[in-house]
Order: sequence, then structure tokens, then C-alpha cells
Amino acid sequence: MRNMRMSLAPRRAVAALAAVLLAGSVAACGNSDTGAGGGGGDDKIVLGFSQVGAESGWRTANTNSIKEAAAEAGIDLKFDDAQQKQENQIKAIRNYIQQKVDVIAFSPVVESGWDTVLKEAKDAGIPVILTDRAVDSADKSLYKTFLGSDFVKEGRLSGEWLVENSKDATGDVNIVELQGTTGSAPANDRKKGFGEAIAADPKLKVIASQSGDFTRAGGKQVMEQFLKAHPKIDVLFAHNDDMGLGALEAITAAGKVPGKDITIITIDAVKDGMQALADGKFNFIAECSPLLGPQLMDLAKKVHAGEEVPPRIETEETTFTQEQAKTALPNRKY
Ligand code: GYE
Repeated sequence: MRNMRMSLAPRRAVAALAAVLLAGSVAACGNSDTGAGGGGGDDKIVLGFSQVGAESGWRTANTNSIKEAAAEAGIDLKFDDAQQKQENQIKAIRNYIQQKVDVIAFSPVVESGWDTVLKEAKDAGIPVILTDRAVDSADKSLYKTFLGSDFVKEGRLSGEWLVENSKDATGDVNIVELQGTTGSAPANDRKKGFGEAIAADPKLKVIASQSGDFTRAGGKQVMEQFLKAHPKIDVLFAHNDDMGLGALEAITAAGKVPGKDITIITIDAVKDGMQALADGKFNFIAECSPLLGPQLMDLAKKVHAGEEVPPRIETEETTFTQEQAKTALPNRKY
């Protein structure tokens, strides 16, 4: 993988050069440029983006949104897939610094450990935009803005729905939790929000909580273990649809009916998740929108032009019950 990435670099440089020449020739024909500002004025903005990986339906939709929006905005996108590894993201960011891209954006796989590389970008004068996930750096000057969801809120909305829908339950309600990638902002925050909400009702008890790494395979495997270890599971809270979808297989294989014997709450609302909800296999989804591309391109243009941008831009989202999923599903694009 390392070698492959190295050997791709010269090709990227050629592509970048071609893009610059193309942008130049377009401008020479009298068409307006992208409003990039700085440098030669009519060059395309070069945006280096380090993606987490391809672990979920959400991530695929997010990658597509970013690639499509870049093409539409006339931004030259350098894209790297870090395969869920922080070291790969750090390497990609260092490459972008070396290539002197105009703007760097990334979706940090975990929250901590970014200060050094972010400082390198700052020293090189390259503005950084966080998308989707946050970092825990105390020095907020290391990045220009953070565009993404309120994960604590998503967890809280999930927990509140459960509190509301457990009112008539008698005795303990046993909950198992499938956490996202260990140390990631959405895993930390969704756990927190959910925990705070269900504290309102002492009969709601989390009896097991483990990471399934945001993947279907992880969700299936951990759910199998949960089912073996715990004879009475009433509720599954999965930090994303994909883990919930993987868990469905484990639940069915154990002879239980998902959505009936075990109430299932997930987060994201990608198409497959919405289908499971409409089919009655899931019970509730808190939405997390992956369509961050257009806003990201807008921000990249602004920070490149030296404009002030708000330090935090929150994605708008909603929640879905089974009935709402049936209505929304036909128009769901991802
Ligand atoms: O919920 C999950 C993905 O960071 C919001 O990452 C994102 C999360 C999303 O793998 O499906």
C-alpha cells in the first residue's frame, strides 16, 4: 500500500499540472475563474482531502458528495483513503503539505493525536478544514472550522425515543450497545448523549457495550457475542446503520425477531438502514447527513480567499420512525 501511494504521487503531480494548465487556458478564453484569489488569481484551488476509509454506507455517500461537489465547484481535489488508520491520514496530510496544496480538509478517524501535523500545516500557511469528525486539540487556531453533525445530540435523540417508548415496560430493560470506532468523535459523543438521555429512567440498563468499528462485519460479530453472553436482550443501540444491519443477521440466526423481540435503534439513515426501518426490522433512526460536499467546497473557497468563516458549522438533520421511513424511502438518494 505504501509503495502504491508513493508511485501515485508523480501521477498526481502530472494531473495537478494538467489541471493548472487547463484552468489557465479556460481563463485565457475569457471565462471567469473560480474566484480563488491569491497566487496567480486564475488557478484552480487545490484541495487535499484525507478520508477516513470506506467502512460504511455513510462513508461512501460522503465520499461521493465530496467528489461530485469538487467537480461542480471547479476545485482540483486530491483524495486519499486512509483505511481507518490515523497513521495513513497523517502521511496523507504531510504529502499535501509537501505538494503545497491550497487547502487541506480531513475527517479525523480518532479525536486525539493531531497537534503536531496540524502545526506543520499551519507553519506552511495552509488552512485546514475539519469535516464530519472533530479533534480534541486545545489550540483552536490549528484549523479554520469544523463542519459536521452534533453527535451528542444524535445519541440523545436516540435515548429520548427509547425513554418515551419504554414507559409501559415493567422490570429492567436490558440494552446492548454497538459502539463506533474506538476513540472517534461519533463513538464518544453518541455514547455520551444516549447515556445522558436514558439516565432519566432507571429501568433502562446498558448491560454490554463494545466497538464494532462502524462496519457490518463488526456489528455482526459483536452482536453474536452479546447474544451468547446475555439471554435477555431487549434493545440494541448501534452507533450506525451498518453495524445494526450486521447485527440483524446475528439476531435472526439466534432465532429472534429483530424489531420485535429486540428493539433496534441506529444512527445515519442511509438507504439500507431506512429500508430495514420501513420493513419493521429497525425501530428508530437518528439521521446523520453525509452530504457535506457542497458546504465543504464553499468553505474551501472562502478560507483560500482569506475570508472569515464560523468556527463551527452544524449539519441539519432529523429522526425517523418506521412510518416516516416508509414515506421518505422512495426519495432517499443514498
Ligand atoms: O455515522 C458512520 C461512519 O463519522 C458520522 O462514520 C461519521 C460516522 C457515521 O462510518 O456510519
